[in-house]
Amino acid sequence: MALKCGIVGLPNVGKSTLFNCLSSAKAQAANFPFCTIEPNVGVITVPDERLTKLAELVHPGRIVPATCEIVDIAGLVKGASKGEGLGNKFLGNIRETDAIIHVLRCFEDENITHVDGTIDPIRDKEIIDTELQLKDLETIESRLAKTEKAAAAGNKDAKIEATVLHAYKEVLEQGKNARIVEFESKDEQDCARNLFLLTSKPVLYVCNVGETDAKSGNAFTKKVEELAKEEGAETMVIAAKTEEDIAELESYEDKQMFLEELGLEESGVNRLIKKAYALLNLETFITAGEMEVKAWTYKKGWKAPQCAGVIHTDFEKGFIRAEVIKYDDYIQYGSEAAVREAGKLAVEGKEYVVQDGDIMHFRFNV
Ligand SMILES: Nc1nc2c(ncn2[C@@H]2O[C@H](COP(=O)(O)OP(=O)(O)OP(=O)(O)O)[C@@H](O)[C@H]2O)c(=O)[nH]1
Ligand SMILES: [Mg+2]
Repeated sequence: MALKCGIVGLPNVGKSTLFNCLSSAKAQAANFPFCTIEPNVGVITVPDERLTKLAELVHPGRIVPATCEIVDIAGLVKGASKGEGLGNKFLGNIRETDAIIHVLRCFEDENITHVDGTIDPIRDKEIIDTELQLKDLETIESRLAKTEKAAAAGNKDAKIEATVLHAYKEVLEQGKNARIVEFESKDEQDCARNLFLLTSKPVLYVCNVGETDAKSGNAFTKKVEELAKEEGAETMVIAAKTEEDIAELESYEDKQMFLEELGLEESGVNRLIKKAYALLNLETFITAGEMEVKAWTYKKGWKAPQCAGVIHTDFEKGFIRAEVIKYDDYIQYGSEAAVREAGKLAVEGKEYVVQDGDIMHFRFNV
């Protein structure tokens, strides 16, 4: 279950620049609105130093980090949902992502055109929100007539869908995002998820700042943070242009040095991935063998059999038990055998709730 994120924002705010500092795929980033025409799709490997540390002990054939797919689309403008600009055509490309990364321009630079003339991330956010909401309303309207007809004819699923559609419609018509609606029954929740509404996805606001504000942000980012707080959404500050330059550097040491000069401990990609995982309640368990040391992504709260199913459905179906080593124990004792000897290898059953960083070995029977 690779995580998939879509980047949205006005034209020329730094979406492709962010994309470039995150992924190894290169998108054209330049100082003109609508620079991006075709969507860029990139894969980020999720940085996790635990894998490297384990590999030093296990000497596996390879290290396989978790991955995250990111989609960079054309800038959206007022009227995008009605076909203005280019963005509308590409909203479909982010429909099936798990989360939205909303880039807000919080840097001042007279040389970089802003489509609305001034720097105002709050206004910009509202423009984008409105366009996404209108697009969602369009999705809802186009289903509603048919669904209501089926519901009236007694179809049970259609009745559930009609309830969900109406709940969303009401909120969207008030200029609010679909994500504020909470459904109680599981049927409704499933139905809601299958609508793939843009504004029902979790959102991370990324404040793009200039180099000098990389560490502490600025007056614009403070405003965004306040607003996001009201919404219960997450924000982060990143100097995308600067981090793009850092990403170009060859050696890890050079990168770290550059980051430290900016007062940062971690690169933007690390911080963003951590935020995205937290936003989606995702965690990582690890398998460590001679062939590979590998990270697997699962939802917080999942039990051992469900996590086994991430590797293979047979592992879940034939689940017998799981042998679990805590990451710190593995590092301390240095090998699986030593951990076992020290009595630190736990044998867990079906009810075990997997914890982030657990090194898992599943026993199964098919
Ligand atoms: N000064 C400054 N310039 C930046 C920053 N971030 C991006 N830029 C510049 O702004 C311009 C637009 O950046 P892009 O990443 O192409 O913007 P975009 O949002 O992808 O734009 P569209 O594809 O047109 O929607 C480029 O010239 C970038 O170099 C920043 O933090 N500071
Ligand atoms: Mg672009």
